[in-house]
Amino acid sequence: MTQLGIGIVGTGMMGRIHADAARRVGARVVAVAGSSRTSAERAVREWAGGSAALEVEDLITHPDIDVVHLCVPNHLHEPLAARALEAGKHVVCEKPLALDLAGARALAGSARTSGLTAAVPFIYRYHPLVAEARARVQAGSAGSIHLIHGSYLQDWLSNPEDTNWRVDAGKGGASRAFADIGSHWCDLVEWVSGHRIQEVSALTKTAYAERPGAAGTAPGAVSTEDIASVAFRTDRGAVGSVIISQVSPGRKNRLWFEISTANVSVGFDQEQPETLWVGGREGNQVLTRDPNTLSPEAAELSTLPAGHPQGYHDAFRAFVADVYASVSHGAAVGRMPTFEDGLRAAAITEAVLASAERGAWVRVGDFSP
Ligand code: SOE
Repeated sequence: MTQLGIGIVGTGMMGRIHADAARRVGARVVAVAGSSRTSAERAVREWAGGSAALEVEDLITHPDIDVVHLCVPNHLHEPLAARALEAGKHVVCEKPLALDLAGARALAGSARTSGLTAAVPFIYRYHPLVAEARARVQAGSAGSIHLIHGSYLQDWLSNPEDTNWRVDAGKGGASRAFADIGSHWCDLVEWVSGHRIQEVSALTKTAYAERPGAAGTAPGAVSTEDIASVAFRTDRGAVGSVIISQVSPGRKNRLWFEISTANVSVGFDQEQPETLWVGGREGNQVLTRDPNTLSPEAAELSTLPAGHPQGYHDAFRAFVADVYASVSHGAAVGRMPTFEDGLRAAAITEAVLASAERGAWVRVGDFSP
């Protein structure tokens, strides 16, 4: 396989994570672009050594770059992803794909007609024990799935002084907590269960009416939600609920789900990714990751032997490996989350906001392509 050339747009935490993953699977980070030349040069010095600091347009049109990774604030996703596709580049774009559903729909359409690889890093799919959970609840012996529930809780916005560009609807979009992390939860449980969330009834809450401006500017009114509480029904007859919060002191990145079928329950906590709780009438087990005893799908994602912990970086690496395999072979890899999944997340987000506003059940299909 020829070595792929990668361009990273964005110099924050996510830019660095994408660059690390790209290098771990043998690609070359050719260039980095940031909000300024200074931030791009700093990234080259600190974590993207060997690459060039470029302006975004020069990066997108660079002849040695095959894949553009967009790790920038949300309002830049749509224009930059559209530009990269137009320039014939494969794209990895952080979620949400756009500030609204119309933008996500347009982008997914462009990706479809381009025939290029266009992926969204819903990377929690790539934890080996998530694959194990999927294999167990979808096994014929499990019986029907009745219940899907859980939460995704963070605390980095729990103080009224906490702020970030995501708080500003102009940069982050009309939904914040749900679009940012609720999207991961919904993608994950749909992936694991094979069900699709069909109808939602949502409550949202903004904990603080004002927060400081992102760059030390004057405080401003906050219109985006800190919390969402969502009840749902799926297309295959299950019911469920999820709590999404970015204001839960002590919860750092606690994505947790539990799925109950007729014969088995599974529970997964992203902060303890080396274990899976498996419940049954005759007794419960806490599985630890051991490629020798897991399903083939989970064993495939186990790149280290038992007792050698894998985590977030490894899930990210496995996602990027699928993306580059798709680029190299010209075909999507089955489990790789694409712009279609990004569009799906945008439709669920839109339904959640509409339900909270109307105080009524809303069908996700009303917002689907
Ligand atoms: C911030 O909430 C954030 O970095 C999300 O944007 C990521 O998608 C999530 O994986 C971790 O938290």
